[in-house]
Amino acid sequence: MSKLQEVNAAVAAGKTKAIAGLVQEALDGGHSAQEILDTMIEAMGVVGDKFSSGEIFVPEMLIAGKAMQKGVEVLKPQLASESSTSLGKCIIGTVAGDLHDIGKNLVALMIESAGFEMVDLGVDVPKEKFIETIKANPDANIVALSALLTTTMPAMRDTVKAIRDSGLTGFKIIVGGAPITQEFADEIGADAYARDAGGAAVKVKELVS
Ligand code: B1M
Repeated sequence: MSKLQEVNAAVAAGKTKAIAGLVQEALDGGHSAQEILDTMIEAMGVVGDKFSSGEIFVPEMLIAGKAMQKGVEVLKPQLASESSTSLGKCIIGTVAGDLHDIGKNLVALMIESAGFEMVDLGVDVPKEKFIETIKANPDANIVALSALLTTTMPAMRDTVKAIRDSGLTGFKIIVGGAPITQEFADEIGADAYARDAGGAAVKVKELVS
């Protein structure tokens, strides 16, 4: 089994103790951080499929998520290159009712390394909290919303609407997450959509340029 396959298998099996060492060994063996991240994301896809087919349950999904988070910790220095320029401030959070944060954390990391100061509100963030935080951070020029569940897409829509209705201006809204599409982003009035963390960093730079 190659080192990448070992990392993949360790995430899928939720090996939270072994994963950091395996990721480090993969890096030392010459694999890029992106390659290692890609195989971990692929493993999470398999975990999701197994959950859908009833082969595994929430605890197994949770432990795989924990393993992935520990693996990402090792990759952080490689993924996040220090940016010397300041492009502004980004408020990020996973919308109300949604507890998924692995993707959101990757997006935050990439946006931060693109040169933004981050205000991370975490998961299950009510629309009121986004508005309160925008008011408290008048220098914020990006608001980033993540959703991983089809059932929380309406919360994303409500959040964008509430932010627009608040009359607050001076920032752009970017949305993303597995069930989100460009079409949905357009429909709910977001300024931008990105499919993945790297794409989000590119988009926010475009939005403020
Ligand atoms: Co959940 N879960 N989960 N889960 N979970 C999914 C999302 C699911 C697809 C699994 C499946 O059934 N195949 C499914 C959703 C189905 C649907 O809505 N269509 C699902 C379900 C059903 C649920 C529960 C309802 C299960 C239950 O309780 N019965 C429950 C809901 C809880 C809640 O949120 N209220 C639940 C719970 C959980 C755990 C807590 C156990 C755990 C989350 C742990 C955590 O996040 N700390 C978990 C996990 C781990 C998953 C899977 C397996 C993996 C998610 C992940 O981290 N992927 C997931 C299946 C899957 O994704 N294939 C699944 C890796 C991550 C890097 O990718 O998050 O997609 P992702 O982020 C990407 C892009 O989406 C994008 O960039 C990221 C990096 O490239 N992106 C953005 C994300 N946000 C962005 C924002 C942007 C731009 C891009 O701009 C702002």
